[in-house]
Amino acid sequence: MFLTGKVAVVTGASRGIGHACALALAREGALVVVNYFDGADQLRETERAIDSTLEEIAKAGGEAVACEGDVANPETAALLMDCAVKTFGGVDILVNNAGICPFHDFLDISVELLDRVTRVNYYGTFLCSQAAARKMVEQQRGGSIIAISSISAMVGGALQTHYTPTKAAVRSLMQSIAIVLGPHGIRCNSVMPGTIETDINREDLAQPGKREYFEKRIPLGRLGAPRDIADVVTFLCSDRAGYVNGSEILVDGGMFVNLQ
Ligand code: NAD
Ligand code: RM4
Repeated sequence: MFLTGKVAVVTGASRGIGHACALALAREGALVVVNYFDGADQLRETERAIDSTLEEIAKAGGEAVACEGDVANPETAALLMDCAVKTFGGVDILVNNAGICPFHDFLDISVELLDRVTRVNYYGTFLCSQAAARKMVEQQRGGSIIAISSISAMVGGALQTHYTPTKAAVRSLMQSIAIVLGPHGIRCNSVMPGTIETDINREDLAQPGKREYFEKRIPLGRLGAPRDIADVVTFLCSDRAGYVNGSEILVDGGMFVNLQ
């Protein structure tokens, strides 16, 4: 196990990539605070979406605690770190995963929608990284901060004009805080997923020909799965990536390089 006893906070861990990251980190021995936001999940009457993450971690023999909060709310970041300190005694890893991409035409994106996407994707990552860094610096035992950026930090998307700049922003943020936090032994990196099949793009991929387009463009011949991203996140959190700082890993099956 690569992460025995490390304390990890994963934002947006109820579904998709965040769920897979929380499970993968717990399988490597990390104690995980799994953040979820009721307002972002389709809730069943008697269950929280995060319960499936907690159950799978417990089944795998791992340890986790759930903490509700909207990452766009400036109070959530401190709440998550306090939960990690109170429950598990500190914070060693932060995975900034929570994000939204409400596909929309550029010409009629409202200020409200632009604001919401920016606040969840960018402010959420900034504020959680800052709160985690404060604890990590105080603890003096290093740490690892990761942003789930995107291939969209490097390419455009017609219906993602509010979204792609936020993914470029979190990549840039990891580069800048890598400089600030490197002297404290805190490594800051980005993971850039290509197209991973989750709820975020379910409707988009259901459009005629869209899935086939991606499968053809991706040299490995398939869309990504959340686990593909979780494995890379686990590596970046571990000592095996001890000299990786201010960097990024594109995890897209080769889609980006396949232009022609
Ligand atoms: P998803 O919709 O399956 O999961 C998003 C998660 O974030 C959910 O658990 C949701 O509850 C949570 N969330 C949403 N708003 C929140 C908020 N305000 N506060 C706290 N939690 C919130 O999508 P996903 O594909 O798993 O996306 C996860 C991250 O990966 C996002 O940042 C996304 O931009 C990024 N990403 C996804 C893809 C892809 O193809 N799926 C590609 C590149 C990057
Ligand atoms: C990603 C990338 C994917 C898309 C998701 C929503 O950053 O653009 O192709 O499905 O966002």
